[in-house]
Amino acid sequence: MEQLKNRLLDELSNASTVDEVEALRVSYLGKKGFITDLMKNLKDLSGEEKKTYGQKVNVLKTEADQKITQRIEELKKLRIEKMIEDTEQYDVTLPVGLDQGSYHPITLVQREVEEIFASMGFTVEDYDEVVDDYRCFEALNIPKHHPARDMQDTYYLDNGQLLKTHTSAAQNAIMKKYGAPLRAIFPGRCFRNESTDACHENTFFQMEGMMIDENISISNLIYFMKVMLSEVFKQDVNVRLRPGFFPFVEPGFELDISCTICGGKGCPSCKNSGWLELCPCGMIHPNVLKEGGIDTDKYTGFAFGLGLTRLVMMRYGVKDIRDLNSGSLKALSQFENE
Ligand code: FA5
Repeated sequence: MEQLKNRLLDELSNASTVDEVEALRVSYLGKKGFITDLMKNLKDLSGEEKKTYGQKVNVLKTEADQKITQRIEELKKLRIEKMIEDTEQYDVTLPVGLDQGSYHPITLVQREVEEIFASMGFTVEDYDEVVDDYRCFEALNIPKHHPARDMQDTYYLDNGQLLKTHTSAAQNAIMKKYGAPLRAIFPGRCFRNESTDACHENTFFQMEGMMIDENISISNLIYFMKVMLSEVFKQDVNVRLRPGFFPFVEPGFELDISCTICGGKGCPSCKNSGWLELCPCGMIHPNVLKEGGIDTDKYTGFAFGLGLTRLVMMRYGVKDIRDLNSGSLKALSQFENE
């Protein structure tokens, strides 16, 4: 028994992990362990010898168990000390390095536009990126098989839902949530399965706006668009309004901005036209208002779908829209102090 005890103590001091010690527990105290095996000798002993022998084995068992537990505690403590030692290599009191992150230019412009509209009484709403066909099309007066659906190449999901192709997909839900009168903007990421070029991305941001009240007319729409653009650019920019067709507005307009990259002369960023489609808009179609639960005898409203990513291009002179999705920290870090 003495030999067995010394061997165990020896092996315990050599064990360097908790797992190794647990393995020793099994080999000494387990069902077929060395110490457990000692009990088998009892049957060969006489009455008094049996008693003394049994007591000694029990003492050995208890002692072995204590030594094993003690060694486990020791090893756990050592492990924690090692962890503390390792973490102490980092001096948390040192000033933060120069590699600080910065906001994406889209976030910067989005926040600016949000502030402009918030100051005019608009609430800022958040909306899902995955929506259903009803929200994206049907509720917007674009029934199934309507040719207007060809305007947007849609990413459909296996479950029948889709990635929203425009922020207009939130119009119905916002009308149902607030009723009239209503002033809301809702920025969001949109997805279209289209080939990309200097002014087209398959993932881009829009910011939708809606104003519904009594006596809302096109002049209200033009006023809000003018204020927004002059606040964002802090200088006069050339814009033009021309008729545009969207089934969810009547009348509908295209609001184009003179390309700030080429000064209107024509370049790849504006497809050589000198103008960039920026913010289609119009008076909300009565069918859309009705579908949103709005009383069309009392209320009218306007809506716009600002191309936020394109606005960022024009604002900062980014020649290729794809640079904004590139994830290049070098390119994006130029905007951090704006
Ligand atoms: C729409 O998405 C309408 N829902 C806008 C609208 C809202 C009209 C409310 C009337 C009332 P359109 O597909 O033209 O319309 O997109 C709106 C703007 O998003 C465009 O003028 C453009 O600035 C931007 N945009 C559209 N497609 C892309 C693209 N692939 N990459 C970058 N920007 C885009």
